[in-house]
Amino acid sequence: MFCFQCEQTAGCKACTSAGVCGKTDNTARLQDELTGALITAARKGAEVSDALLLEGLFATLTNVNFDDGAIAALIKRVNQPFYDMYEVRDADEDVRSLKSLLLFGARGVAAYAYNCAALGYDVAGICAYIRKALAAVGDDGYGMDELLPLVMECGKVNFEVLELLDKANTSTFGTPAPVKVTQTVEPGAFIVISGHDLGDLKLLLEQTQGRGVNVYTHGEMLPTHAYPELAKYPHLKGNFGTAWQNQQKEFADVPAAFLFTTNCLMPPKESYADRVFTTAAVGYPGLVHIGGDKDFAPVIEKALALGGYAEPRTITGINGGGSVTTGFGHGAVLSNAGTIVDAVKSGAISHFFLVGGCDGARPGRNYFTDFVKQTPEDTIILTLACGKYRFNDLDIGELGGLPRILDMGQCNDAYSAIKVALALAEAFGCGVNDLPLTMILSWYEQKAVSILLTLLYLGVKNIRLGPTLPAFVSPNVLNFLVESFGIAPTTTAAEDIKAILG
Ligand code: FSO
Ligand code: SF4
Repeated sequence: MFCFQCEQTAGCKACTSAGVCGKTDNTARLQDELTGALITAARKGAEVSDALLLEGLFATLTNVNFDDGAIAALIKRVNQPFYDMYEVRDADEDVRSLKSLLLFGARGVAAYAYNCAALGYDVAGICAYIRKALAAVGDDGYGMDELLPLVMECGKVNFEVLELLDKANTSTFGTPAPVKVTQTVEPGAFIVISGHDLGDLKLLLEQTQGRGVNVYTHGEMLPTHAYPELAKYPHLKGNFGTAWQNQQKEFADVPAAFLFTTNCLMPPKESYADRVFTTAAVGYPGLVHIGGDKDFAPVIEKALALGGYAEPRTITGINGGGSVTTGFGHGAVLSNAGTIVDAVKSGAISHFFLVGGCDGARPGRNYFTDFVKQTPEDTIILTLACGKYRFNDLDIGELGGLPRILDMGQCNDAYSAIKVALALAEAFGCGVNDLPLTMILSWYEQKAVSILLTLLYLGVKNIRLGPTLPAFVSPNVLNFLVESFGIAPTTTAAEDIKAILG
């Protein structure tokens, strides 16, 4: 196998015998065949529905689908000869680098489009771009000159899909409002729901109503507490645990059912594997998969059989906090725009940091906790995605009537951060790069790649990226990113803060 699509890739180079994520050699081969079949279909213009295209790509993202049977079934449905993915891997290193950026970015776009389509939104235009990108990945005649514009276009299309997803989520579930969420689990049966799919959470809340089963969010589901149409269910009680990479520890022996709607699923340990369920593009051999009918009865029955805790139990954040605050999407932040602009003008707020992105297992990710802890008291931290669990239970005080840490939502809500940045730039009559705003991004998987491409498409400069740089970025492509956009790797929190504010 050869896979280097995520941040935890073996030796910062590539997983070649088994995935650090737990993906087997055979699963990797099948995922390549699925990608290769979708590439052939895109090149030939063969009939593959938008739904199948998106599900097929989503299934190849990191920590989504480990189930060989499910991947083989997708290959059968695509029903095309495989383009050989080793053609990409064996290409000139810059071509390999740009084709990988394009493919991984397209996978991220596909994941977001999948969530839009699930709420009934039209993604035909997005899918047309994805087909174009896949066809380019499979075109051996493409070089740097042809690939670079397509990579930038990926950022543009991802911006469009994030905007559409914001519309889909807020039109369906209301505008998020700030809320403090407990990390304490009440006695009694409960289900923990993980992933990014708000529609699945809504269905689960409906199906558990009056059943004596409480629902807790996990990981990227935390921001759902802020949506009026989800928060209105009294049995949506709180949040369980921290970010995805801690699940094997946090789920061990817990008397509850777990439902994964999207990434990030880790191979379940024996002590809780009998109570993990998957749905949509997620899969793992031996786990019960809830199909398109979204009948969560097996999940509910499992939760009732396990019965939950007898006493309240708090699973604290990584800094020991017992609650977390979320719901500062663009709606909530921009309703305070006047106060924020005045605070910047008066000097009460000196700088904004967007410390966002994915969490992961690498020890170097302490950087993000250290960074937030060391920021001066007159600065605001905007955050989103699962990387926030490194610091979202910290109490670092308030500024101008707002908490200093503002959780804008999931990685799926990156549009909120962009919208706030653009609104601030307009209020100050300057460009985004002239604002007292610096982006400190943590990346892990392919959705983060597509978000990074969006920021580059918007011309955002001087992003700091960590904890390591992507293995698929060649020295020449890195040079291009450094020279054109000033991207820099993270160093230490103290040095970076000094350099930014100095
Ligand atoms: Fe995290 Fe996983 Fe949201 Fe990612 S849960 S790492 S970028 O899949 O999707 O932030
Ligand atoms: Fe390795 Fe990441 Fe690929 Fe898994 S997804 S095989 S950890 S590079």
